[in-house]
Amino acid sequence: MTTAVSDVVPRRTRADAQSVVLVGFLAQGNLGLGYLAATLKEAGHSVTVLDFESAPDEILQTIARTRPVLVGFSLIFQFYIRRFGALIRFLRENGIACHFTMGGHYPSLSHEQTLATVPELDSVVRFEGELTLLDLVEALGVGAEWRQIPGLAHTGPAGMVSTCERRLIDDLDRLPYPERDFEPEIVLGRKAMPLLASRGCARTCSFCSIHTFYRTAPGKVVRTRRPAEVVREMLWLHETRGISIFLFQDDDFPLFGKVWRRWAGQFVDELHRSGLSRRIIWKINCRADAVEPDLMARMRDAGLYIVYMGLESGTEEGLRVLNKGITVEQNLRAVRVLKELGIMFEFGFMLLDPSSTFASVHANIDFLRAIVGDGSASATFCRMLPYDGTPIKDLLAEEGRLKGDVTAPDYDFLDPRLDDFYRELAHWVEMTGWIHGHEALTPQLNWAWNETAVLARLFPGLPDLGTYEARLRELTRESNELLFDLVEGVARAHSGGAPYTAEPAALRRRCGAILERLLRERNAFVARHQTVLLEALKAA
Ligand code: B12
Ligand code: SF4
Repeated sequence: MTTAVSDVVPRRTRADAQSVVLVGFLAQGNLGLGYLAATLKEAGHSVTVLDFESAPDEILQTIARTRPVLVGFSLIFQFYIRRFGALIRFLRENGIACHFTMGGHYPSLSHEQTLATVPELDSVVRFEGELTLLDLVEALGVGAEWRQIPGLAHTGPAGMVSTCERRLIDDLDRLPYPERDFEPEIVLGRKAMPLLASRGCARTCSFCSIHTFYRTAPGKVVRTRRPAEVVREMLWLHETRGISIFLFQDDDFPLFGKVWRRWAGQFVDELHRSGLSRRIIWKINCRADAVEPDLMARMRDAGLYIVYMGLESGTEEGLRVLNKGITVEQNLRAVRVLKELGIMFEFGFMLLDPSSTFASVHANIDFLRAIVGDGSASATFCRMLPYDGTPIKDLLAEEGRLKGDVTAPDYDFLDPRLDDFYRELAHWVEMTGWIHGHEALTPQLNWAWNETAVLARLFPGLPDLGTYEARLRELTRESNELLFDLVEGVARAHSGGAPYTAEPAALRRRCGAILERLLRERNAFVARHQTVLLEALKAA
């Protein structure tokens, strides 16, 4: 393990070691809290990480028992702020008097609103929190003055105070590995864990708070770790926790331009050198314009199995308004390249954005048909939401189109009929169980596709995998086509065409039937190969 903070901060003796509680959304593993906990622990403090979704009483009991000097709340989804506020009030009402702080994108970028919405907070930690939190805990532990610590906001007698901003961490490899005190997600017995190779993003998409988060704080916006250090962490996770599926959560995996392409090449070389490339698979998030065939082929041969891209729009105007700095053709090309290389892909897509018209909705469906009409991945979409700290939110406010609030940010479309269209569409999609929730058809199809990648790479040689994949492709194609028909039908009806006459029960039945066939095919495949699967797992 790398040592970092210990270079700067001496290890505590038992006498000055502090107890700290961190509360956050833990589903699928929270790396932010993991880094904070590891940093505090490395400096000798004891840390308890609690799931925000636990019963408030349980959280209260743990805090009362561990008597922390500070409770830190991690707000990574801004629409949870009132729920966090309710928990915090509950804790105060039940006698918890220690320092309460909060961190994450929204509190960092909208610290005044955060302190106003949750006045029970003593402070907000802005931007990357590791060193600020450590300073805060140590100051509180000895009863020292904490209000001038860089990277904080708090409410003083004369109003809100924001101390000088803390620099982003220059060398990410000086941080300890994040604490991962949670059970890994398991796919066919293979364990998955999130990790980071870099922080920050050099782009400036108008709907995204990531670049404003990393640009508002001083320091280098994008920091990459050393390839050898990333591989060392992977090897350590593989050997100590049996992890063989690695999910990179980087905002934009380093691939774009000469320097990062070299970085990715070195990373691939390190994976081969470590012997990991044959034993693991990994997933990245990147932009479509970074999908370059030669590099992707090398990455595939080192275990890359799936690429998530924020494609976001199938129209030039949509891409312009979202400031993607990408063309529709670049999006299409990226998908083509990945298909040719046999690398699976998933994507983010905004069917509606502030520039939308009914024509753009139809063009977006044409685009989705072009990329996944063949069933190569399941279709998904959402509507762009104007999060705090994003340029598009400011623009919509200037134009007088911004609506809603922090928990439900919203805007007026240029064509008001689109509001009704989206409301009805969301209702149909929700009702038929397509996109939202773990049991919905799209996530189930995605899960099945993920399983096939695990089967292909980590259980090589299963004889009829190709046939199973062909069935899966057919089911995905059917589901996608049904969804496209629905969107087009509802759009036509709302733009003055023929009414949409599909029967809810009939559509639900068709969705249900696809899901049922999917489960039948999948379970039959696994049952046919259970001996091989179990043997492979025993040998792993
Ligand atoms: C992984 C991830 C997820 C995981 C969550 C896993 C988890 N338990 O953490 C999953 C897949 C579940 C997920 C889902 C969603 N996500 Co998401 N997700 C991310 C992602 C890509 C990475 C988070 C991460 O690990 N970052 C790395 C760590 C090191 O950074 P960090 O979390 O920012 O933490 C640092 C600081 O913020 C600070 N800090 C954070 N908390 C605290 C607390 C304290 C006390 C202190 C002192 C400091 C501090 O210090 C940390 C260390 O430096 C982020 C993008 C991003 N870059 O953050 C989006 C992001 C958080 N997701 C987002 C969204 C919108 C969603 C979804 C709504 C997407 C969707 N349409 O379904 C859902 C919501 C799920 C829900 N429950 O409602 C948005 C949130 C926007 C907003 N302003 O609210 C983000 C910012 C992406 C974006 N481009 O807009 N997501
Ligand atoms: S959407 Fe992705 S590429 Fe665009 S600024 Fe955000 S992280 Fe970067």
